[in-house]
Amino acid sequence: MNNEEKNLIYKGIPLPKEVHSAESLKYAEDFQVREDDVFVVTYPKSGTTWMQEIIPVILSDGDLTPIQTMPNWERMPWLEEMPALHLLDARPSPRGIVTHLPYRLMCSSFRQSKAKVIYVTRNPKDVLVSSFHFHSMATFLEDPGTFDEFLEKFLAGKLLFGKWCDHVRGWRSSELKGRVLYITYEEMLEDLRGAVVKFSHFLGKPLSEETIDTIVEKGCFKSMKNNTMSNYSLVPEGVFHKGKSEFLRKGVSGDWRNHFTAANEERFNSVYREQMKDADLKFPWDDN
Ligand code: PPS
Repeated sequence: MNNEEKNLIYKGIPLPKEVHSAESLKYAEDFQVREDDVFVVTYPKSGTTWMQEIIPVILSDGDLTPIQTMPNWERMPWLEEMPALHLLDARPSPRGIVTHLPYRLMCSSFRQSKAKVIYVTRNPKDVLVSSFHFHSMATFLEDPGTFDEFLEKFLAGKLLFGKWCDHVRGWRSSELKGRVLYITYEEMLEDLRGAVVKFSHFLGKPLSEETIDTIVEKGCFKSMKNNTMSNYSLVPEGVFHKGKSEFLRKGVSGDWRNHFTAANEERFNSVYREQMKDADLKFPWDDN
């Protein structure tokens, strides 16, 4: 399959055909949200898999069975991807669901509900780097080309789920007031325990100190790399070329510095500033 054939365009955004179909996208549009559903929303490469390790254990009051027995894409499926079709309707409440969909494409039952949302944002320069490596390993994604070319595609919103800025800004809608918790990947790196405590309060799921410690231990990068249910080792080599990159690659903040030239940085900063200029948002990475 050549690059052009790998994606479909859904309401203006490119999506890989291998995991999204007309049927799965229709399912997401017609999805019936339950009031106690918990949505984790991310632009790709911002910490989705990490949240799939933490939130199911909080929702099951500390029971580790979900992360020990179910691959991450089944235990907390993507609303818009094919596996959701045969998983979500039968799943008991409270359901944990992830999505990369922009806010404007969320189904009407989501908008009408009070279902809670955790939105994870990551430094877009690190998102870009993580995505670059992912495109080189995932055979269902278009070839990344050179880093310079990939950077231009990212800034122009030609990669999966469109522009980072549109995604982040859309999910700040005032319509979500009171039902969304915003957190950054960098905050989770700095203080995972603090993040787990925030999630448990936000979701109304009190946890013992011991359970919090266990979630932090299981959710650290090293443990996840050793968890076959979360490290994507179950995915066949024909789908992920593991020699090219690993899915759980580095798990750090600031790796962009090892990839960006001075010219890349200047170009990125100028487009970023323009796209975010009237957003009234301040992130820790905005100053450097
Ligand atoms: S995807 O394809 O959108 O589902 O990818 P996503 O899971 O959102 O993002 C993958 C990046 O998240 C990193 N990751 C972690 N970092 C730190 N700690 C933990 N526990 C963790 N789990 C996943 C993963 O390594 C990818 O980032 P990079 O920079 O490529 O390492």
